[in-house]
Amino acid sequence: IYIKEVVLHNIRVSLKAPFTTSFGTMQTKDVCIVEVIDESGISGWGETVSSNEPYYNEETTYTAVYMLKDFLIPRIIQREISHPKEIHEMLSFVRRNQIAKAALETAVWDAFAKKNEKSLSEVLGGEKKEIAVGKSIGIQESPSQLVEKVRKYVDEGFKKIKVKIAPGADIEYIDAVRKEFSNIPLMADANSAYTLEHMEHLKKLDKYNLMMIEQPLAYDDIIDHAILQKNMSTPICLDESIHSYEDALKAIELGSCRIINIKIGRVGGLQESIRIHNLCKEHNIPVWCGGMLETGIARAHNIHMTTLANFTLPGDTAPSSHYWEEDIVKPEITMNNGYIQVPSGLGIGYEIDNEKLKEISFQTVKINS
Ligand code: OSB
Ligand code: MG
Repeated sequence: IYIKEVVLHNIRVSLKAPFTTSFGTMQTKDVCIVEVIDESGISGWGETVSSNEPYYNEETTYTAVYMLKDFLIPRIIQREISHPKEIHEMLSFVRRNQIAKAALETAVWDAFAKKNEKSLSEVLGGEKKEIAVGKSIGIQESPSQLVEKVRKYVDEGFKKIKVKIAPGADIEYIDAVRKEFSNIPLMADANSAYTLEHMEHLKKLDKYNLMMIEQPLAYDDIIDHAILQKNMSTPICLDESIHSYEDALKAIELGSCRIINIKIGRVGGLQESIRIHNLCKEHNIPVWCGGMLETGIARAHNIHMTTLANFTLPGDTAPSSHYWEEDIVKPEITMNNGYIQVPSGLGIGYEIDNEKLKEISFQTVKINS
């Protein structure tokens, strides 16, 4: 594939409702939609899954835009690329900045699939025709409010419920949900809110039969997580700590986790995601696809990636209506009884609403050299 031009569409989007985690509350975010155009005029789409603040990891939408413009796009434009799996290596001269890299790499995968008249899932080697979906619920004002939210989502058919926790909003909240729903697949995500000093406190979660606890300790740690995992029966799942195949390998060898959440943005693209997926499969570590409150473009990438065989646990891939009044993809992403049907059309399989994109773009930048 030969990329002739890249267009950066900078948009601002507002979630239907604020989303609170241990590191803050999100409501509005700027997203850079990356459109790559090949020599035959085929467009492929990606997006920066960051937010405006560097609280989840060190990147923001604008650090990503800067990396894309000054370093990443110039490296891949106006040259023949035989396969999108090469791009991760081509961009490795820039350290980290995975979200920026992934926005560009995923767009090329989409264009490549379209050029070869295949769906993205087919090109990735995925097998599933539908994927199971879970719901991630932000921190609520009270345990009883959380229970009502959980009830709503269980009734809608979600296959997994994830509850955000933080010190002061943890045991009581999980206890209230478990009392009401003794059998649902339930997990907690701490987004690095604890340290090993909380070990005895965290061990209280062991009696709630949680599927896992996600990233309880520091965002860059795999040592303390290994100590915690030895002392806890609940499986630990790593999110923030895993940026690469090498990180995953080290975490598995240390026993820092029994499950890994793969986010395409966090690991720098689909190729690195596939490598981590395959590594985890060899080590009997189940994986699932996390979410970053994305628009339909990155959520479509998530759906296609989840068709790979070792994505055995439901991901945080809720339908469009859970995030946006109106998504930028057509048709919007919908769920039926807890499953999303994988689109069989070319590439990501959803059309971009170009009218809407134009309407909400506050800056459009064309790069062709
Ligand atoms: O830790 O998985 C996380 C959202 C933003 C940043 C980090 C996380 C999340 C979510 C929401 O849990 C997942 C989603 O519904 O997209
Ligand atoms: Mg997480």
